[in-house]
Amino acid sequence: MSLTVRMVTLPFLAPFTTSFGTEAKRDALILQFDSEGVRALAECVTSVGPYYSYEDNQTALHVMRDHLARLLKDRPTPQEFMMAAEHIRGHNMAKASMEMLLWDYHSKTRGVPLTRDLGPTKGYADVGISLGIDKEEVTLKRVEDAVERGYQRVKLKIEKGKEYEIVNSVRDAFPEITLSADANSCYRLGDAPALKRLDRFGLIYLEQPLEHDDLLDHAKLARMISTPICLDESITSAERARQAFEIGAAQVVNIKPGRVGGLGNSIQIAKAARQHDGHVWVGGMLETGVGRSFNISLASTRLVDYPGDTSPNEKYFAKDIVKNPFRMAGGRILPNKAPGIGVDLDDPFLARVTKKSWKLL
Ligand code: OSB
Ligand code: MG
Repeated sequence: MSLTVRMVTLPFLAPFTTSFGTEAKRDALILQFDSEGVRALAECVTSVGPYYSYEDNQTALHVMRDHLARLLKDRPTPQEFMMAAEHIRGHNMAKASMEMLLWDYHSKTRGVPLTRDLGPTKGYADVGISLGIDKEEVTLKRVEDAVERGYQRVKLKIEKGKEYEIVNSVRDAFPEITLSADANSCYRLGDAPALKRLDRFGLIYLEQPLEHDDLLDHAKLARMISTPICLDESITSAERARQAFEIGAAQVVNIKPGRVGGLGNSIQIAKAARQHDGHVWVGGMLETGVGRSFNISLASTRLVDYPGDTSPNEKYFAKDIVKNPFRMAGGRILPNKAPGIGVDLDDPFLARVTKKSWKLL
C-alpha cells in the first residue's frame, strides 16, 4: 500500500482573474493511492495562497501528512473516512481530496464507474463556462466564442465598482444567453444599491456577493434585489446549506466537492437544496483532468439541475495530465465509463510537470 502526493505545475493558456487575484498557472496536488493492484487518484483543489478560502497547498499538505494519511491504512469507505476525520476541524479541501481518493478506489475495486456509485444519473453533465475578469473587448470575444462552442451558461467574474459596465455590455451584445455573475465575496451589504442595478440584466443568479462565511447579510440582500442569490464560499456543509435555504440567504447553490469535504457532503447539500426548492450546480477550481472527472460525475447526477463550471480541459490547459480529456458536444459532457473516475494518466508528461513529491504512506 502506498500514498503519494505530487505537486504538479501546469501553465494556464491565459491568466485567470477574479476579485481576489490573478492566477497564471495551476499548482495542483495530485494524490495517488496504490493498494492490491488498484491505483486510485484524486486532486486537492487548494492553490498557492489562502485567497478563495483559508486553505492552501501548504496547509493541505500538512493536514494530509500529519493527520489524515494514517486514516487510509484500513482502506475505509469514504463515509468511514469522514467519520474518522470528524475530530479535525475544517480543512475541507484536504479531507475532500482523500475522501474522493477513496470513492475512486472503491469504485475501481468493484469495477464500477464512479458516476454509477453516486446515485441516479442523467448520463451527462450540462456545461457552462466561467470567464475571468478582463478588458471589455476580450470578454466580449470570449463570450462569443463560448456561445459558438455551445456552452449553456456564461458566468462573468465581476469586481466592485466595475460590475455594471461589464454585465451591461455583455447583455447588450447577447440579449438571450443564460448569464450569471460571480463576485467572490467582494461586496458588503452597504453595496446593495449597486447590486440592485444588476437586476435589469435578468441574470440567472448572482454568485457569492458578500463575505465568504456570511449567511445573514445574504438573506437581507436577497430581500432587496430580485436577482436570485447563489452561494459558493459560504456553503461548507449540509448544515450550512440547510440554514442558508431556511433563512432565504440563497436560492441556488454552487457545489464544489473540494470546498465541502467531498462527494458525500456534496450529495447531502444537493438534497438539502432540492428539499427547499433550490437549484444546484457543480462548480470548479481550475482543476486538471483528475479533479475535473469527479466534478463531471457529480454534475451528471439527477440532483444537479443547472449547468456547472465544468468546461472541458482544453479551456485551461494546452496539455493536461490525462490522456483522455473530456469533450463537450451540444453543451454536454459525458462522464467516463471506465471504472472509478476513468481517467488515463499520461505518466511521462506527469513526471515532467511534477515539481516535488511526498510519500505519505
Ligand atoms: O468562485 O467559482 C469560483 C476558480 C477558482 C476559484 C473560485 C472560482 C473559480 C471559478 C472557475 O469560477 C471555474 C472552473 O473551474 O472552471
Ligand atoms: Mg464562485
